[in-house]
Amino acid sequence: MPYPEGFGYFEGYLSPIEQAALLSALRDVLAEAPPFVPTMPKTGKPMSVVMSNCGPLGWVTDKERGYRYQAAHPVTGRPWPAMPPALLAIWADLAGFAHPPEACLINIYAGKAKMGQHVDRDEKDFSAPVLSVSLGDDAVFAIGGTARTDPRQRVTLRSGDVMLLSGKSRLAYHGIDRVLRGTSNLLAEGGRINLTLRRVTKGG
Ligand code: MD3
Ligand code: FE
Repeated sequence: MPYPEGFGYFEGYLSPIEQAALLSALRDVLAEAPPFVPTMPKTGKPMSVVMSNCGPLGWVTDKERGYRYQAAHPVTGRPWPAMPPALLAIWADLAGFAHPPEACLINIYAGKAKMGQHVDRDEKDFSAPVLSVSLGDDAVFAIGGTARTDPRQRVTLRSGDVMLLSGKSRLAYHGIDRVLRGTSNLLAEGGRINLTLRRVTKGG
């Protein structure tokens, strides 16, 4: 089965040294903007990943106000830290979009954390691509089509892999079925970190 239209996969894009440098910049980001537990709209059920963000806007969710982007950390109330230059450089190299990303969501997968199938549709402009960077343990990523019942294909995402989702893929159902523990030694604590760079507002 071919990948969906608009799906770009850059296997091993970051060298081990580049991964370590990016991780070190992320440690500073997470010290300023500590991971929070996202909860589902209405039910308040916690997701299994913990999250943080960097860049002008961050994606957050809670029981009362649901999915949204905002400029402040939901717990500390402080602005999100700047995106590390290394991340902006990946966007500039691969995104093919004239404007820089506005949000970088940091998903942290420990233990049995996973992410159910969903579509990213909280942004106001779907013409911009989404770019994802994987660090740490391997993850089984599944991507289907724009209908929930469309057939899915699975890709094992490894540390240093980058994905670009544009066109039809931008609105495709996708998720992380599971993380394969102990497959990378990048993170001393084990597990996986995924970074998702996005445009949020319309236009440039
Ligand atoms: C396909 N994150 O944060 S990254 C998410 O590994 C999310 O943490 C997963 O899905 C993770 O929303 C997958 C790859 C990804 C990101 C955005 C997409 C795939 C996508 C948007 C549209 C289609
Ligand atoms: Fe997503």
